[in-house]
Amino acid sequence: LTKETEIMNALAQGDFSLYLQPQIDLRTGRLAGAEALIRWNRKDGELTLPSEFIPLAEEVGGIEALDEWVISESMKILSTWQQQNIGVPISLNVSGIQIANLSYVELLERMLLEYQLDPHMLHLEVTETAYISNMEQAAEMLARLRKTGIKIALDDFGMGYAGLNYLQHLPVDIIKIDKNFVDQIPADDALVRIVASIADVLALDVVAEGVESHAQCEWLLEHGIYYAQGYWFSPALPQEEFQRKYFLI
Ligand code: G
Ligand code: G
Ligand code: MN
Ligand code: NA
Repeated sequence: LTKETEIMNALAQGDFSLYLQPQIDLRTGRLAGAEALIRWNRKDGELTLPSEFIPLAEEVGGIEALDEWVISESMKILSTWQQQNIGVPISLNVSGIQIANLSYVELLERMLLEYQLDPHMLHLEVTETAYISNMEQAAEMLARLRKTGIKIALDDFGMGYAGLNYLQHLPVDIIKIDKNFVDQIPADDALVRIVASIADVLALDVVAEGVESHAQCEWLLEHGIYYAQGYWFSPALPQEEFQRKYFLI
């Protein structure tokens, strides 16, 4: 079995699931959003991490099919929420090679219409560590999506060498500070302060990733970083569990 066939089979058999990790507004303690994170529940019990199979799918094939599944799955969830007047946005991770891909953008647009969703409820996470070979095309695609109302987040901010370059060239609404920097606060807060002031100058929202303590939450709130995601609140949960926990449904 080729790796691509394995991924396509798993898709067909429903072996992937989309988990949701809460993003919390530190000012109110309430749910502000959810990041969609893919999981592969293999029948052979082998643990396959997205950090392994996503790059693999990009390399050997299957990433388009995976993306399509992730998008439709997220939109089904958003559609259910919309029907219940739950205005909580979902953030999708988009792989580096898909950002500049016109068919990815068209797929998103088509499905937003199909599910009759408010585009503001969809955020796209572009990772700072992805290599974007055609920056102009990526910027054009993101600008087009942003015009529909989709918000763009720069993920893993601080971890690549390209962060400032991406901020300069790509239309971005939100910065997600990488866990490695968040881990250092409150003891060593120099780099997170810098990110906070960059965000302030550019009038961007900031989400701190990998928050694992109350002390981190206090520091973030004091420094004007209002959104947090991490095990302190919850890991990514299966959809049903997420909904039971946050919406009592
Ligand atoms: O929980 P965590 O192991 O899920 O995620 C590991 C990495 O995989 C993260 O960098 C995350 O952005 C990425 N990832 C998770 N789900 C998806 C997805 O649906 N699409 C893409 N492209 N990347 C994903
Ligand atoms: O690259 P991206 O930010 O999309 O990936 C998020 C990854 O971080 C996922 O693997 C997710 O499960 C993981 N994660 C989320 N919150 C925490 C946390 O508080 N601690 C740790 N160690 N990992 C986390
Ligand atoms: Mn992410
Ligand atoms: Na990240």
